[in-house]
Amino acid sequence: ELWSDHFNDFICKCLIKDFELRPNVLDLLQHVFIRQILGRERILQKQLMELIDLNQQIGTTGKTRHERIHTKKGGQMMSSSPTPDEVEDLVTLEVLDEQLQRRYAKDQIYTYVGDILIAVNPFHKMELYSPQYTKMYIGAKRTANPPHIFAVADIAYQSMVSYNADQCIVISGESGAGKTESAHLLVEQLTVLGKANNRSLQEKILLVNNLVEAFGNACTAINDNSSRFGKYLEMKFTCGGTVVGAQISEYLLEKSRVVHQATGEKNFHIFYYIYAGLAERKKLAHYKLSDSKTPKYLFNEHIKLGPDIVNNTFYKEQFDSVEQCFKVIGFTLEELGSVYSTLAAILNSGDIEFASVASEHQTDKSNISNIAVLENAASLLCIRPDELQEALTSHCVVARGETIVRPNTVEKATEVRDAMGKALYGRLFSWIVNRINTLLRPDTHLGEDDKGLNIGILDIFGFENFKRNSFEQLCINIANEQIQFYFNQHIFAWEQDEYLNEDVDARVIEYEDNRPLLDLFLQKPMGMLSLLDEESRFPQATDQTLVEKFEDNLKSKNFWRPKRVDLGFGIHHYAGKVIYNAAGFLSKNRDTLPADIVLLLRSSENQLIRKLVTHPLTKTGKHTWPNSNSVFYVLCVQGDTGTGETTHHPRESTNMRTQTVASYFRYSLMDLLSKMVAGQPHFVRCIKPNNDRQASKFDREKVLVQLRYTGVLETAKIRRQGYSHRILYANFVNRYYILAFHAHKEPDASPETCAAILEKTKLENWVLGKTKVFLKYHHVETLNLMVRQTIDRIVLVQAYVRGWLG
Ligand code: AOV
Ligand code: MG
Repeated sequence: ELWSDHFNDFICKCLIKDFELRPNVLDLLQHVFIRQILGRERILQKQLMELIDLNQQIGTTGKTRHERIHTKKGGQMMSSSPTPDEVEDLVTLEVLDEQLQRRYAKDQIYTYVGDILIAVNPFHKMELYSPQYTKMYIGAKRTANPPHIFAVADIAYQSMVSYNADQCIVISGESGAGKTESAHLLVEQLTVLGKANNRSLQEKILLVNNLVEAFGNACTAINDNSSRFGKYLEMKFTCGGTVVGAQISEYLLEKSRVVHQATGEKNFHIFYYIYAGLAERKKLAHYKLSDSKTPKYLFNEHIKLGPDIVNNTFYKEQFDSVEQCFKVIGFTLEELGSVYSTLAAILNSGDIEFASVASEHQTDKSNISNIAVLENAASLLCIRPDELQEALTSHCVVARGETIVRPNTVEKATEVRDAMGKALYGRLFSWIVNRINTLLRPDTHLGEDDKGLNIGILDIFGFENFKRNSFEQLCINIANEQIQFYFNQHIFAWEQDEYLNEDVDARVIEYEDNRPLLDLFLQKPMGMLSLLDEESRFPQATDQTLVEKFEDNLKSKNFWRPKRVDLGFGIHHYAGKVIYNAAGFLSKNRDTLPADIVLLLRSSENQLIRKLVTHPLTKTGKHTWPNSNSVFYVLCVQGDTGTGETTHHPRESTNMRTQTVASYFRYSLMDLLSKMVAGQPHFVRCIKPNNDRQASKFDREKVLVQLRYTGVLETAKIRRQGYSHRILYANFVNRYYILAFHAHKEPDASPETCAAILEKTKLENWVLGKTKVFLKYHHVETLNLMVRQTIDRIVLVQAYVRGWLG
């Protein structure tokens, strides 16, 4: 805790109040603390005398950017000071895209719009993340350095420590815009800021992303490393700011990819890694795989990568690195073996083939045509092959109290086989995430009364619009719609409400409200997801009757039926128009795993397999919902955290088959938002400069569209004209009185005191409301910096007076 600001504050208070400190603490101060301050402020000892008069201590001595350029050595960016036509904070500009383009051409991919970071994907490796940069962005004034993702990490971290409040970093942008890369960089910087005193913990946290992304990312038509799940990574800290653990929540993995990939796309990365990796180690046979015959689930005829997989050195290296991740994080060798067996079992089961058997009475029976493959799958799953065969080719129905066995058609048997593969993979993924959470749980590192703090980083799948869009795209795009709504609420709605409540005069900023779209999807009982659930309950329903139902019930200008596309329907999302194809919607939503398969897998001799089908995998902790019936977006509007009703995780229900994907999805969104609203948000907006993934290509039209639909243009306006920070008088005085009053006596929390402080600091354009101080986005940073400098100087003076500085 020695280096944290918390400690810093504590010591300062002691010194100010002239407390008696024990000799060992004094010793510590002399040797470490004072030197730290001297290092930070670079104040020479002989200059100390000038500081003795406390009255002279207020005012900025923070070095300007240009001074830094002269005093620091090395680093390419420091040599270029901004020319007048180059602006790092675009808040004052009307035309943003031109400026972004100019900066992009110079590889300046980061730009601020007020307190929001815009990150334009460079599509090539940048020399921006070396330890030198890491250092440069720790505790620095924002304007002292060029815009950077590390600065966002720093602001979140400093806010967490100084306000003792949870933070949340929301990264958004369309598919391939750079969200996942940004999330990695944030975690890296935060582990440095959190000074994990335990190096192995730091290492573990850094590996978490790599591990879950090997299982949850895949190559799509848009992005070679596309996230196929939503990820909310919470880094846990002590109140003093030391990192002590991490927890991940995963949302809506696109399981269908396991059994089918669209043209030009691939399965989840891990399958290729393990296949090539096991081949390299001559272990394919052990896992019942063969290098001469690529498993069907991996073989997408549109990408001719069949035999190339086993020879792919990249995949082999990745396999080694994933295995390393598992080990470092703390998985046992036995667990690893089970993970590999499960993956191999999925690949094997994908190769099970069925043939139709004609008999006298029934023509629709199916049989397994390659029994050896079935036996392989069964042996990897540690179940009996004859039972697997039965579960695949027949099903039980209960009629009039009697259980009757009915044969499955080839089509039905194939469906069951795929359902098993998808379920196993989805549950394996959740199990891995859960296991990571157990291994990185911070409880053991936190003291008794230290509840700890956290910074959440949200990295979901970005908005998608493919040639053919299915149920998965619909869910992904609804999630993005919800995140956009949250952004709007934060940036526009809540802020403008406060102006009204506090009688503050500010111009109203118009923005594109996507609430009607959320209504279209999430409303009960007439929203799209509710209609889908209702239709999924009718056994006779078809995808055709589903679209008709949509057409009859959804009255919105954002929904339409295009002509000449049978199962098609169109949605005008905040980010653009998308045509969906409803083929397969019902079965994807039902997502049934036959009870026969569940029961069979529960009999497995393999502990992991049994676990996957027995226990509820996702967190069983209780959640506090504001109101059980309301959809969360309504709660967002009200902005409160509720009445305290508790709900159990819906997956806990014993009847696994009644839970539809749509209702689970709705639950997930609520869960995610409830986590997010608990923290103070910071926004990173990733922008994709072109559709060809090319470096140095800036498609201005494409960028402009993104700036428009994400509301960045309006954000600039509201940051220019509005007051993004509103602080209660009492909190303001408590935090900043030291800038204008004697340190040992806190003045009254009156508007007059606030005004006196603000006048003393010479800040401009602040306003006093009825109960709060209204500040511009850049004021708070300046104030915080002034406080820190003042405290540092008081400490120095005290130290000097006591003769500690020799
Ligand atoms: P995404 O997360 O926003 O898409 P990624 O973070 O995966 O996008 O970025 C896509 C690709 O862009 C990466 O694989 C890199 O090649 C490149 N890239 C992004 N950011 C940087 C950077 N800062 N420096 C260098 N290259 C970068 V999706 O997950 O598809 O929505 O579902
Ligand atoms: Mg991603």
